[in-house]
Amino acid sequence: MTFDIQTTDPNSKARAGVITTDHGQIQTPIFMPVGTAGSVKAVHQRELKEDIKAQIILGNTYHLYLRPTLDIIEKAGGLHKFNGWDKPILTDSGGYQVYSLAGTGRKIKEEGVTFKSHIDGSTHFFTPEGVMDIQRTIGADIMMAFDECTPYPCEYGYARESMEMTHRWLKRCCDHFDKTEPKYGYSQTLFPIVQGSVYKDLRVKSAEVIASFEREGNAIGGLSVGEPAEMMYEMTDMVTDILPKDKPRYLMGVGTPANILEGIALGIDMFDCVMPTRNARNGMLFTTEGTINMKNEKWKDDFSPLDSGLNSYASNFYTKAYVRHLLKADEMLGAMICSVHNLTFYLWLVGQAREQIIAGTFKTWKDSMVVKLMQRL
Ligand code: PRF
Repeated sequence: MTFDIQTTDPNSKARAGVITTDHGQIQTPIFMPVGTAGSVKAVHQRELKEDIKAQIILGNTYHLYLRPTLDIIEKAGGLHKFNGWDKPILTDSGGYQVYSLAGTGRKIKEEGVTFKSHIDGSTHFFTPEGVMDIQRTIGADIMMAFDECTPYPCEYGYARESMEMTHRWLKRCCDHFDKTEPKYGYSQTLFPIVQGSVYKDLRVKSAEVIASFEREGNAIGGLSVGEPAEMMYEMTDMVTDILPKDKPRYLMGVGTPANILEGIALGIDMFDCVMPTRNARNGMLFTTEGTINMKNEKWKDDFSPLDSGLNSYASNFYTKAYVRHLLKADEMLGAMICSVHNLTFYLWLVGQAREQIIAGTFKTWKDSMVVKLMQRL
């Protein structure tokens, strides 16, 4: 993998760059749709590519390991072959999912984490080494280190010990990654994850440790877990001052359109979040004019397109009144249209940010856009 920065914004820490993988290029800043179980929920691969213009999608170690299980993915020849997505894939390590999904019966020890499947209650054990092996088998272009994502709020002592264990786990991830080979003939890379909760000294320490591993890209975890947005920006700002400038930076699980624009201004290159797809299924649409609750009575006879500000099929072809009807009637097509629309909007937004960075107008554009996007219509 390589990363080339094309333009750096003079008025913020934003950059426009290109990541090159064996499955093609990614123009940054980028949003990565979440395909937890090997599918971006309710969206065809063809729509992802042609309408949404996704350049990289996410998969989850935790989910894919439990179902369909690794022997099926390996038999298919890796996740790209299994789901038909031939562009880059990033997999999260399970470092977040074992905490958020496998809640009860979970035990975190130095060696690894014991957890119970949210599907059938069976017991499993993840270690840093095991999680590297799993991501090798899935065949992700970008693999994530095994970490502990602390909750918010989190006591200082716990946050420090957890962060130190995440650093020790990272050493084990790197050692194991470096002595194993990709399985499917293309290269894979490993991103470490900064932790440290909302404590400045811990964030600084973690960023320094993570930078010292000199991997090809770096991630920031443990944010967007319930803390105020200002706190997330403050932590991100401190960490991006320390992480190497010439490598991609990924802010995990973020966020709203406004969060993404602020993250870009703080020097973040990659984002992922379930928000555009999860909220779509509940009828919440992100548009170029602000946020819409599509189930609201006020749209029942509004025959204007979902979002005429976007030049895309789902956003222009269907009307608000029709989509409201589909959602109210629990028609699957409603969730599908809203998912394609929201992802199209997210990819459009980061594409616009990229153009503004290159044109040197990012900061003023971002400031006005954030105000507009926080509106509820
Ligand atoms: N760690 C991992 N995945 C994540 C996070 C994290 O801290 C977050 C935090 N927002 C989202 N996804 N491994």
